[in-house]
Amino acid sequence: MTMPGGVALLFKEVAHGRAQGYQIKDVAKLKRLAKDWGVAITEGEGDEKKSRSIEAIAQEMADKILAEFGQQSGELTYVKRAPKKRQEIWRNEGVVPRGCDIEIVELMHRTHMGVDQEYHNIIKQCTRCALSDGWGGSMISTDLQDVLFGCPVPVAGEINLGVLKEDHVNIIIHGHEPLLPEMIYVASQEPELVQYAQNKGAKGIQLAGMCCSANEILMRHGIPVAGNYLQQELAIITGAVDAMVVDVQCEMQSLANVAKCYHTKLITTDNRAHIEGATMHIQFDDHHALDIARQIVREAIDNFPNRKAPVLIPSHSTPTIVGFSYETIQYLLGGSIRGSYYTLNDNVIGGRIRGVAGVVGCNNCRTMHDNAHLTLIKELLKNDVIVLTTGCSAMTCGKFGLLTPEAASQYCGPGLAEVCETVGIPPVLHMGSCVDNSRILLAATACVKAGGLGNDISDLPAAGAAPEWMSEKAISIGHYFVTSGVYTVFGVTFPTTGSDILTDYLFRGLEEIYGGMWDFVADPYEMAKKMIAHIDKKRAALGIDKARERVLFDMEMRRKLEAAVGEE
Ligand code: MSK
Repeated sequence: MTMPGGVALLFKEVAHGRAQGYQIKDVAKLKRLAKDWGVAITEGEGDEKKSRSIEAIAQEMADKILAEFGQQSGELTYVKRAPKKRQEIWRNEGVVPRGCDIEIVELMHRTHMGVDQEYHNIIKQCTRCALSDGWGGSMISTDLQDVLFGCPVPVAGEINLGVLKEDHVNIIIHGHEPLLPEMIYVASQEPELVQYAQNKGAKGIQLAGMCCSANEILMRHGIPVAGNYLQQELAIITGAVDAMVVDVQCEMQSLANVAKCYHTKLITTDNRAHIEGATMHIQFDDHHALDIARQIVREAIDNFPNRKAPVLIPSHSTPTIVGFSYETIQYLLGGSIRGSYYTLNDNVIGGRIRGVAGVVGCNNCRTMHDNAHLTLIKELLKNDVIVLTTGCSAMTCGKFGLLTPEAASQYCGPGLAEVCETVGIPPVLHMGSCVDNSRILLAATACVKAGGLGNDISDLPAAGAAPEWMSEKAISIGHYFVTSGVYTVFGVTFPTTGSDILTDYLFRGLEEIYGGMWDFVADPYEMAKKMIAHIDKKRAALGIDKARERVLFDMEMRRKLEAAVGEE
């Protein structure tokens, strides 16, 4: 599970003007969200009608959002964002989450010794819990981060250890919550701190990201990324990292020992995540976030003269284009006037694009670093399957040059290459951190609503994969995709294969209920084959499998489609 409460709490403090350095950056998105949360953006009637202040809207929204975490009955607000048919399936099954926290607490109780002893019933609660993550906590977190820090738009970046600079103070931001990193970014640009670094003999301050905090600041500011999960220790042994600042999730316990072999200060910043042997703990506090960020940057600068090992920075780094939020894809594909996923659907129906794959998730120490992501994604592109990616998988794609428009001609089948070249997008779209998988859910929903590809997410020629997963939250993410109707395949190992009965239920039984199901395949080529076979099965069911003929919609077909969407 992800931990979105921190973002919601910060949002409330910002709404009340109590959070140093933060502001609401995306007012348009705030107003769009207000509609979802039943918060009025105007007040008064007739001639007296006027806009409410941003603060008033945000304050009311913050209270409603925070209440949803503790809500004990009813339905989560964002469930209504799903296609109607999907909502019916969930209601019929009785799995619509009541609140964000209650589903986690109840699941923990049910798995206590001697409580729930019937596997269908346990999986039912797993489903409520996972849906409260994907369509609740994670989706709220992504939305509020966009409101506070800006909705991502395409931005150029650079990735791999080569982004570190020998003659600069290097600060690595590592973890998952962008709250403090946003302020460290601000502090690192302040002339006084840049001058302070120069006084210590450095040319400047180089900020670089690691893991999903990296994805967040890359997507919004183009801050370079030093690497994904399995590169965190490697960054320190370059001898060039003056401070590694960590918040929560995916921080290796070994970091403290590795840092001690060099001069690197390992700084923990979140009371939920201390590491034994870390150099220091500087607690994040959103009321003084900028001051705390300045203190951290000073700690790094003070450490610059203490480098003791020879600095060895690999020369590798690769340019990337990132920042394909749900809204950006809508704009790029449909333009500012029509603004929808019609174009994507047209190309899927016409066969230029065979289907859509979400390839996400971690690196895993048990496999060759990045290999399964890369092999799988190249196979999908070759077969005209467009790829949406997040997390460490997105960083893999960046390192190997798949996040640039030029990758289309190099790696894609002719249909997908043509579409990418026409629109000017990479064939692999970087949609953010692992919390941002909810953006993929919304993109899938938008495809359903755009028309022509069925009435539900389970009708789409689409599949999902986490070929190198390792984090337990990947299971939650996988399960909210499965129960949202997506065929989802994991690599490396699968936790239920010791039980044939349970595995059969997850791999086959769930399809009858939700239209999506789990699968496990270790070999990435085989994984690609199974995902493409599933996509083709869905194309056949939709009647668009006829040799993937290129059918272009004429005006009459378009009118029918739009009429159907209007009814929806
Ligand atoms: S950082 S959860 S290894 S994606 Fe999000 Fe990467 Fe997995 Fe951590």
